[in-house]
Amino acid sequence: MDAWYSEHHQAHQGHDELWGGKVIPSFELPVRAERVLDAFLEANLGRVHTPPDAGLAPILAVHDAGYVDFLRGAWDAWRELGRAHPALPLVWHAGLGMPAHCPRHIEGQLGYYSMDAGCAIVAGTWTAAYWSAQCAVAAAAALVHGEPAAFAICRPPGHHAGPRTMGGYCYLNNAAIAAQHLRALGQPRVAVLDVDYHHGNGTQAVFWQRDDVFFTSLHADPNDDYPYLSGHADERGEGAGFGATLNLPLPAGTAAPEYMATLEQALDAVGGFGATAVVVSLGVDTFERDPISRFRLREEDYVELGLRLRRLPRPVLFVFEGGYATDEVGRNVVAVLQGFETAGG
Ligand code: OKP
Ligand code: ZN
Repeated sequence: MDAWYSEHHQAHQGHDELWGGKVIPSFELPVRAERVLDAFLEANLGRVHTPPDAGLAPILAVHDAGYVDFLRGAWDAWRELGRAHPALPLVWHAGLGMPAHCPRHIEGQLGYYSMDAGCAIVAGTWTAAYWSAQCAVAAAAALVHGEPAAFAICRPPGHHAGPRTMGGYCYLNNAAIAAQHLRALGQPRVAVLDVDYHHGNGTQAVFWQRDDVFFTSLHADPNDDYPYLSGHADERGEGAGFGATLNLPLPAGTAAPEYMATLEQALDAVGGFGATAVVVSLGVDTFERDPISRFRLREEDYVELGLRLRRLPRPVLFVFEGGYATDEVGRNVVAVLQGFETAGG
């Protein structure tokens, strides 16, 4: 399979995050995508393309225009206050019980459009997020042109970003944008399978009320881990979308046997839905030595994961999400792709 990668992601760096009550440099580093690119090339899995510019339309099919305008202008507005350090929100509309107005002040806007303090904005954030989404859009288009599989090396990641919220290192929801783009290009039923360690709350929100895009996710039990406020098994969608969301939370310490058994449930559900195309939110922060997570998958388990994903209806688009063990992230991602590309079975 071919991959799509844009070096614009490098402009998004030097950002901080709120961690255990302290502001620290983010775990979400440029080297992550570089390691994935290196491993993909080294494994000789396919060619790497720079995405063409498909413009804002595929992004605006998922995200509110006001939110997109905010992201584009946030750094300049922050700089106008004389601030040279990364922008972070100060307020959140956390169940105030009333609708909120979008404020004029950039500090207020950062809160209005955030779910947490995981999304600092620096000079290159918009450019990086825009081209990350373009990687997903271009890879989705390749599927429609007949490729059985494709890989979008997205950075920053996307699955925590909702229609009008950033959070958890995510600004634009690359997987949701790709799934929606597949719909726009004529795929009638699209499934998103999210295997990142964290619940893909943003993707869930985008498709919450829809029956044409199925969302299923394996992730850490939100009682015990980020994003805490979503990902329970009783969240199943709403209205027409009821039943088109399937959450499979797992306890801290989960290792391959329980993980693979649960994956089979997700695969059954995607098959039962009758998906004509699948987007895999591919995070490898389920790794035993991931610095921010608590599952116990090993490198050989990622090959097994890829082998099992061959049961998915094709075409399949892999979208890079999390994975913070920078020495192993490339190998682990590529192990999934290699398992998936193994002939036979
Ligand atoms: C983004 B993705 C947990 C802190 C979590 C934010 C994690 C964002 C993960 N102790 N901080 O899903 O990989
Ligand atoms: Zn994650």
